[in-house]
Amino acid sequence: MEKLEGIIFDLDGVITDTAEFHYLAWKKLADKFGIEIDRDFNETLKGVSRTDSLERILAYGGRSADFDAKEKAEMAEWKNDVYKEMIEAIQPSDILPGIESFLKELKEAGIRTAIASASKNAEMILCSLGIRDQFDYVVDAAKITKSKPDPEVFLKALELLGLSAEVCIGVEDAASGVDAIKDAKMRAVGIGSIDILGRADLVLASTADLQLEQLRNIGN
Ligand code: B16
Ligand code: MG
Repeated sequence: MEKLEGIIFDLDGVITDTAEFHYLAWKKLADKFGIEIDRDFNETLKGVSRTDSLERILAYGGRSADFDAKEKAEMAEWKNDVYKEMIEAIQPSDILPGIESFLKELKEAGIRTAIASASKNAEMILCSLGIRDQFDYVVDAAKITKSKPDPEVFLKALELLGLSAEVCIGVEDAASGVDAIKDAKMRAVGIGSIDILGRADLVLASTADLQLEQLRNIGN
C-alpha cells in the first residue's frame, strides 16, 4: 500500500472488550420478552447501533410488530442503563493486550489515529480507560447518521484526519465494521476469526498481534 499515515480503530472489541457486556445486557432484555439469544446471534449485533440491534433482536424473536416506537425507545434505554452499570468499573487494566504499546509506537512513528465507534458511550469509555488523549479524533454515534456497515463513521474519521483512504487502515472486530472499512475504500485489519472477518485484508487472532511493520506491508 501507499505510505501508511493513519489508523482508525473501532472501540468495542478492539480497544476494550465491552462487546461481552453489550451481549449480557441485550440478553437480559431479550429474556424479559421471551426471546432467546446466544453468542452466535450476538455476532450479528457487533458494530450495529443500539436501535438497530433492538430491531434485530425483536425480528429474531418474531416480535417486531408487538411494540410501538415509545416502547422500543424505553427498551433501548433500559438496556443502556444495564450496560452502563456493568461498565461502571471499567479501568485502564481493561485495555486489550498490546493496544497501549501499539498506540505509543504509532505516535513515535508519526501515524495519526482516530476512533470510529457506533457507540454513544465511546467518549465515556475512553475516559475511563485513561486513553482519550491518545487519539487525534473520536467519531462516535453522536456524530453520524448511518450505522455500520455503512462506511460513514470511517469516512468521517478520514475527513477529520485530513487523510485519504489509500494511506489509512481500519481495525475492526465485527463483520459489519470490516464491511464499513472496505466500503470506505480502506485496507481492513480484522481482530478475531477469519470465518467471520473474511473480507478483511489481514485477520489477527488478538490485538496483541498488531505489528506496525506487518500493517505497512498490507497489499504489497
Ligand atoms: P451503545 P463499536 C458498537 O461499538 C458495539 O459493537 C455494538 O454492539 C453496540 O450496539 C453499538 O456500539 C452501540 O453502542 O449502545 O453504547 O451506543 O464496536 O462500533 O465501537
Ligand atoms: Mg467492535
